[in-house]
Amino acid sequence: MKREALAIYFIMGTVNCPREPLAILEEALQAGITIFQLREKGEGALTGEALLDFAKRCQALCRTYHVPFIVNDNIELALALDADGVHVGQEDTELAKIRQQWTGKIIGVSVHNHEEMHAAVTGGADYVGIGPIFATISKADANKPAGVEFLAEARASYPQFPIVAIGGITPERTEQVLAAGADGIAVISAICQSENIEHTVKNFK
Ligand code: 3NM
Repeated sequence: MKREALAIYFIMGTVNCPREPLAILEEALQAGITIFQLREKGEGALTGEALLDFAKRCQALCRTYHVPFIVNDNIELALALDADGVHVGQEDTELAKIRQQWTGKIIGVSVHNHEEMHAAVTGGADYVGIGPIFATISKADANKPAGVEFLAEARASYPQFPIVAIGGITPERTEQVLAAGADGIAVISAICQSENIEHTVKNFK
């Protein structure tokens, strides 16, 4: 994948949204996010038919704006929708298995250290997510904030590999994250909770 595609990576699930999720997504798309991930997790998250229906609506919006639509963790849902890709953590389905199942799609993997990074790169991931850089309110089981140290090391080890940084990122903190080597920033709350998404996304840009 092109590294530029990771520039402004918006992640959202209905539980992250203080107002109509599809309105938030459309405003973010209009404002210029470059990739979107549906991450429907946590208490009150949609399941079954409701999830499928919501996911289809998100996908349709992303198509309208020509923005890749990625599904978090749920490979069955990603396959059923013929999504543009899937993002998996270390606990999720094995990378090699997904890679075999799914050619020509984007596969992202969350990594936290050199071993995980090496396994992702050699196992066929298209990009990695590194975080949490800062403290996050959006992931209950997030690790401790790691700062940019590992991000900088990962970039030094893999000068060309697509890397996105995640966790507590705001427009004000973006410069330091990009300076450490990230191709882009992945955010939930900075956009979901923004009172002016257009303005927030412009600030990220
Ligand atoms: N993954 P916010 S942190 C989904 O560290 C997710 O892998 C993380 O949300 C990781 O932008 C995180 O609101 C939450 O901090 C990001």
